[in-house]
Amino acid sequence: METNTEKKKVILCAIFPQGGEEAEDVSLGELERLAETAGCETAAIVTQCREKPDVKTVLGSGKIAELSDLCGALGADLIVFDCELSPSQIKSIEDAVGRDAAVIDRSMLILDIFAAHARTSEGRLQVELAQLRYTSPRLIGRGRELSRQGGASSSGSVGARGPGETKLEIDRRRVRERIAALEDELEKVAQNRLVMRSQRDRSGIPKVGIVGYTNAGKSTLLNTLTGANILAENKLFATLDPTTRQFVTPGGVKILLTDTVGFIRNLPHHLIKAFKSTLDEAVYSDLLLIVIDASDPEFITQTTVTTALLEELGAAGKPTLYVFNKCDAASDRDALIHMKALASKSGEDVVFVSAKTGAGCDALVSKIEAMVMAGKHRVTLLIPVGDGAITGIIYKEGDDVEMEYREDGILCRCIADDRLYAKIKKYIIEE
Ligand SMILES: Nc1nc2c(ncn2[C@@H]2O[C@H](COP(=O)(O)OP(=O)(O)OP(=O)(O)O)[C@@H](O)[C@H]2O)c(=O)[nH]1
Ligand SMILES: [Mg+2]
Repeated sequence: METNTEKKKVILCAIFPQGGEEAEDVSLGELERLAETAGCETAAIVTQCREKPDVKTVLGSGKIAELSDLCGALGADLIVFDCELSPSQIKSIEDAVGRDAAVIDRSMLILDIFAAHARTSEGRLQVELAQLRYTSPRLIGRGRELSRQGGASSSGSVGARGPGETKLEIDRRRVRERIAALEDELEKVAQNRLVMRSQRDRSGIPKVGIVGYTNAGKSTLLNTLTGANILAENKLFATLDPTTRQFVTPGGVKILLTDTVGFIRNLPHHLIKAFKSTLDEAVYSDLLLIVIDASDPEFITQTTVTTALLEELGAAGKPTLYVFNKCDAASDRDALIHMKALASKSGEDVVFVSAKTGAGCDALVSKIEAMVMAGKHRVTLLIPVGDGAITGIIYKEGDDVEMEYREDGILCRCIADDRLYAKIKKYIIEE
């Protein structure tokens, strides 16, 4: 999409209930950023205050006529609705507008962005599955649109792209078959991930998952901490595929840090399901870093969305550290001070950083270290030769175990939890 020389012109549409203007403004602002990320330029915004969407066309007939005129006058290529559209609504709106502009909804736009940003084969499979489940039913049977579909990885443009060119003439049965095949393939990938994860579990190195709203600065944080060279961009959903990097703290504690796909409000459910194994990479960790863009006026809502999604993914109740990022750019100092006060009152673990300048990152690392080492002891032991049997227990229960066989006994370094600690206490020479 980024390669398109000419940006697509898009008209954004939304309805909002009486008194809901402010929330709608925020939501439309986000939709505009999504459109921009997808390589489009917002030419106009059409909104209507109404309690319920029109069953057929969401907007009332007068507004639809206005939309049609605007579409003609501006030469718009695409119309994006903020709310979810049913297949028949899409058709009715296209018919009513009567222009050669594609009609899609926010979820389809997000799926288009995901399709363009997926780099690994797993990512592509996940996006294709989500598109088949969500987009296909909305396009199938509509000859005009189907003939416009390109392939997910082509440089085809937003709204004109379905799940892939092999699906141009497919009927529902073939879609079902493809979905089943994709599910099978993804199941295998998920199994693979499980194996890899259990290997990492056995390594005993604490795992820290970086999660948060899209564009909060998760990848930048991983880059700053570990020198990883991950793409960090001022775009929504720059990251789709998880990246794990090992990191050694100044205190010598090894940590595995994983950066993953970001969250957004009303994330299409099919997408969450399709990306479950990717999300699990970060969620199945010993500690979660919830990265928050403190410079975004919407950071409180964004945090609520993030925590709700984490709960849905089964990560509620995990040790969590809230990382307020972009403090260098946070203009709303009052809100930040307020958050700091709230945090210290509630006893939540909170740090304030700038991943960009590195400010606060040392404190963040110390905090991570303290949290992953809570209840654990890094010890050095000298085990007399005659007591060699204890090494079996240490290998089994300890983490990050190193043994050195010397004349005076076995010198062992390891991380022990309270249980193991009690068993090996008498051999400790350094702690
Ligand atoms: N001013 C400022 N900008 C930052 C900071 N951290 C990240 N950014 C910028 O925020 C944008 C998004 O950063 P990313 O690291 O890509 O964010 P992300 O959370 O990985 O985003 P997705 O992968 O899209 O979900 C980039 O333009 C970064 O340069 C910071 O501490 N201060
Ligand atoms: Mg990222």
